[in-house]
Amino acid sequence: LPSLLSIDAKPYAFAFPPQHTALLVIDMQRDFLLAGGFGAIQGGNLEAVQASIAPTKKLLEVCRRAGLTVFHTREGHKPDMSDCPSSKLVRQAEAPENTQHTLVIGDKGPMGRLLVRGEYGHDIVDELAPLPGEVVIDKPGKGSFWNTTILHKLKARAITHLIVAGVTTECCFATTIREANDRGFECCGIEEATAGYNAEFKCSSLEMLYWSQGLFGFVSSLQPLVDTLE
Ligand code: TIU
Repeated sequence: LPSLLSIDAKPYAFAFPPQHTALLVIDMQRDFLLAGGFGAIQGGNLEAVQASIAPTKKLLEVCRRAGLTVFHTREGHKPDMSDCPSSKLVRQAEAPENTQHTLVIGDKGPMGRLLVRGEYGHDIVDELAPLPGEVVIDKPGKGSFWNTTILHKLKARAITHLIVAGVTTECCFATTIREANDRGFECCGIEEATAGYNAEFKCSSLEMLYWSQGLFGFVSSLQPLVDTLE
């Protein structure tokens, strides 16, 4: 590959050095994507998020073939919940008026304890399973940089640019791009490879990322990237 590539993006072309670019796939876990998981219990639209699985698979395949560094994240907690921010637990538990919240983080659902490491529901869906050598970051927050080793692991691999996919657009995807932007990484989200729990959230979240000449970064469609890397 050439030392610098460029793809059509909003608000303008995204230029990236493939040797220093990682694909970062956020939280494509059963708990956020499948029936009976944490997302469904929150009231999320599963059809919307499931639509991001196939494009993310394509994106992974293309990036792997091109030799890009691949990172995955998983949101979740230690079985004793000692790493769960108190706000996250309290807010869930104290929402009696919201009847959707019948279960909270750490409770036992059909795929195991919700968002707890080691449980079936916490892991990444089969279609997008990490390969040996790919980095998996377990994170207790929405953003991928808080209380994780991701910054060190990206720097150790001389990564400066991130191509970002995953769920949900409004939550962990956007929070991670905002965190990465503050740390100097140039980020480009891939529109088809992210999804939110409702269409308006996805749309506004993406618009906010690239508003004002790239406030937090870039957004591109999948095809220009596929064309460039293949
Ligand atoms: N609630 C919600 O939309 N998402 C999360 O809690 N986590 C992620 O976005 N991964």
